[in-house]
Amino acid sequence: MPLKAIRSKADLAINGAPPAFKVPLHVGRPNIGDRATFLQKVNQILDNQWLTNNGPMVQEFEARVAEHLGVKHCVAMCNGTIALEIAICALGLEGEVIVPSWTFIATAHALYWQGITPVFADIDPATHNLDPNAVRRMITPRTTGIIGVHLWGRAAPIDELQAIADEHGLKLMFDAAHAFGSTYKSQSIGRFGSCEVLSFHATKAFNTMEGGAVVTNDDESAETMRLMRNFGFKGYDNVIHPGTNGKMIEVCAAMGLANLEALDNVIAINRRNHAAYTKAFAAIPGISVLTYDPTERNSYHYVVIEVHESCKTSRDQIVAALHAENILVRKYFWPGAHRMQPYRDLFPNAGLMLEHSRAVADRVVVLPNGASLAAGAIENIVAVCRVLGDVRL
Ligand code: T4K
Repeated sequence: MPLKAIRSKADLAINGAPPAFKVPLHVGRPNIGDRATFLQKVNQILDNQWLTNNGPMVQEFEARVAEHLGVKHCVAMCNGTIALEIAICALGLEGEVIVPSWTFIATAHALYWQGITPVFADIDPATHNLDPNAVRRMITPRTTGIIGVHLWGRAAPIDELQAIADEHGLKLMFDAAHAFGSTYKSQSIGRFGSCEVLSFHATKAFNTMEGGAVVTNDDESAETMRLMRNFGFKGYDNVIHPGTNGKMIEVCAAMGLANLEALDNVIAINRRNHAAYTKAFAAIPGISVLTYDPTERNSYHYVVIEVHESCKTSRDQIVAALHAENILVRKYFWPGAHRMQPYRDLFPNAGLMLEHSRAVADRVVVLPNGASLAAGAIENIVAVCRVLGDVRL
């Protein structure tokens, strides 16, 4: 519960008042399902004495995820970044691959780590997803693929990107780290492009502590990725493919199985919070909440506000004021991958083609959400923005 009400600027911690919360409120607090279910599974793992290497819990997890998404194969991995790298390798991407700059840095790093040049294309400022026209502009003779990102759980423009890929003979895959359970034209994310990559990191709507997966309907690439995540082993003493160690461990799969049961409840809470934020911010000029298409499924995990130039206070002042209240909002994914290393030095002029990515990066704030969101958090966050924006009630 907050320790105070915020009615005027004098009530703000940046002006010397005590903070609203004693304990910091985080963006990305894990959603933890039923503890007893999880612990019972952990005991089962210990009894089995099978801790990793494609154990029964991972196999069950893969089957449940594949069923949940209506996709043929789920290849579980130790995290989303390794899953991206393995998918990139399995698809044979090389040279240049087009990605948004407006994403978590892992999307670009996964390519760079494989010796591939990430080429940043601009986004549609209304959706924060890749703009197909911008993608077209970045294609060169070295381009071999496109990685679309379903940012904030909203599907990228899949049909348009697929048409570009088909036209230019490019591979298309998706970074679906934010999009577990989301839909595109009412179909579950997971079946689009050559494959899609999920993250089950602790901070995601659905988590396995650490974890990720590649999901695909393609039998051959699924088989290759299964080999690649386990050093290329096919049976004992028989390595038939280059590989790495990308395996998910049994305890993570147990967490996933327990959390899958709780997911509907988490999404319902997220959706309610998102609606409450949207309603409250509607009364504050210059700040808007990014909304999601109500006809599509989304976990509503990310509550993204945009502080426009018309707002009486700046984005950074809002962030500083909320941090002073112990509400640790984030500027995800400021300043954009192209302004992070090594890309900033490698492509110092990349920003010239990224007008919307730069503008969005300068106005976004991601707010806390999730099953453990503290009571009074939404009211306090909105109150801070209201008094900073000089809004009279
Ligand atoms: N592609 C995209 C589009 C992604 O967003 C991500 C990951 C990936 C690929 C790669 O997937 P993974 O390899 O991660 O599976 C976090 C997460 O580490 C990262 O998974 C996520 N995206 C990204 C959006 O957010 P940071 O640097 O913000 O993490 P950190 O440590 O600051 O944690 C965020 C907040 O969450 C903290 O303030 C505290 C809270 N927290 C965190 C953890 C780990 C907890 O309360 N409990 C916890 O256990 O990157």
